[in-house]
Amino acid sequence: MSILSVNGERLLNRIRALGETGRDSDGRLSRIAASDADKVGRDRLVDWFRDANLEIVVDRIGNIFGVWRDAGNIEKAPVLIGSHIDTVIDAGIYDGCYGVLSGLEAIQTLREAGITPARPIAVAAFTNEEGVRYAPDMMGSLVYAGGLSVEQALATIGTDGSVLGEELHRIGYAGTHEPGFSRPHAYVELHVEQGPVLERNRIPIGAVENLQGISWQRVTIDGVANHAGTTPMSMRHDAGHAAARVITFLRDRATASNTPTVATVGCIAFEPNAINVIPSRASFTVDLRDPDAERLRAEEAALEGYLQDLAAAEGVTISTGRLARFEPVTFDTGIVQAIEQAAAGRGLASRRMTSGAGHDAQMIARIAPAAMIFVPSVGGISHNPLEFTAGADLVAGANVLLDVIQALAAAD
Ligand code: HGY
Ligand code: MN
Ligand code: MN
Repeated sequence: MSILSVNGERLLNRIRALGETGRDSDGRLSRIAASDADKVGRDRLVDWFRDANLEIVVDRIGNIFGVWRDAGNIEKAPVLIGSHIDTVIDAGIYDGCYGVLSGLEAIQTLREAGITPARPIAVAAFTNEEGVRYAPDMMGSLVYAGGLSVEQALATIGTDGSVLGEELHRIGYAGTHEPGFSRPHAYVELHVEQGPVLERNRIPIGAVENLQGISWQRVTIDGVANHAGTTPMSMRHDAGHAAARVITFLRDRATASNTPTVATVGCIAFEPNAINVIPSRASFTVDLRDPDAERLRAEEAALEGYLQDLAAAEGVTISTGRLARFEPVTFDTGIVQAIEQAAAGRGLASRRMTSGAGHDAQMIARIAPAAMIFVPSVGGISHNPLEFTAGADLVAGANVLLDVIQALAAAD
């Protein structure tokens, strides 16, 4: 098989152009799912899919597909390349977008080389991978894989009180195809690592063999509002202080564990949120992750026990609500090996890895053999405008994707 190479300049230009799309008035990249900014990014992507003469399909949860198929292979299950183009708040330009645009680039490169694959090849941009506005994250791919009903997903209420289905309709991406309309032959996702491992070890390619479990919940602590000046410390039922104890408990426990367990409190709000009022309520999110299913369950149980003791000690009431819960996922060994072979075929070192971040691949792995390719993140930084991957690494990753896709699309 000839060693083709992607058009690196076209790929890097599109990554930069999409990275400029949908920025807010402060210049921050916040293409939050189903927002006006998301629409601007989606429209840009669909224009590129159209320029590449792909068949464009949008399903009911707003997943966008660019499909390359012809009379000779239309009956076969497609090889699917995917990721997402929605972002977190004040994001970098590579998370998700790199994988979708590399999928488009791989298809265009194969087409321009006159290759007619034995199978259709499609590229997907899944809705609401980040889960910042609507929980859970990886929602579009979860629905596509049958893990959440499309009706339930469309009825999801956002952190801003909006309804996902209404927002998708408003931005013109409430598609008609049933999610899961086409079961992929295989799925590959190319993504920046978003961690320090590849850069630290000077390795350009990660062959991702598994992905850690994710537990998201919202904790609400109800205490008693009182005067900040007149209330003795012994008489307080301070929801804010109780929340601070939970945050410290989570961090100390994860840090002391000497395991890969990670714990994050990313959102917090006090009521009535006034400088001279002891908070009556604290509401915050807890993100727990661990590659080991048993350890993740143990962390959830430890938090539950701590909350019970804390409620008694502080004279507050504490309730929790589940936002997302995904078991660890192991990817397809055959595709992981194909990634290693493709890297070696290009003289690129690779190493097996676990993904710390959630990805659409973990959902599509429920319905098809799936795996991921990582490229280095400078400083291991992501979910931050300083997120950066060198152009040469981005192109190398896209070429490995191209080789893997070509092999999968040729396979019977
Ligand atoms: O939360 C995650 O790991 C992903 O960025 N949605
Ligand atoms: Mn991502
Ligand atoms: Mn992300």
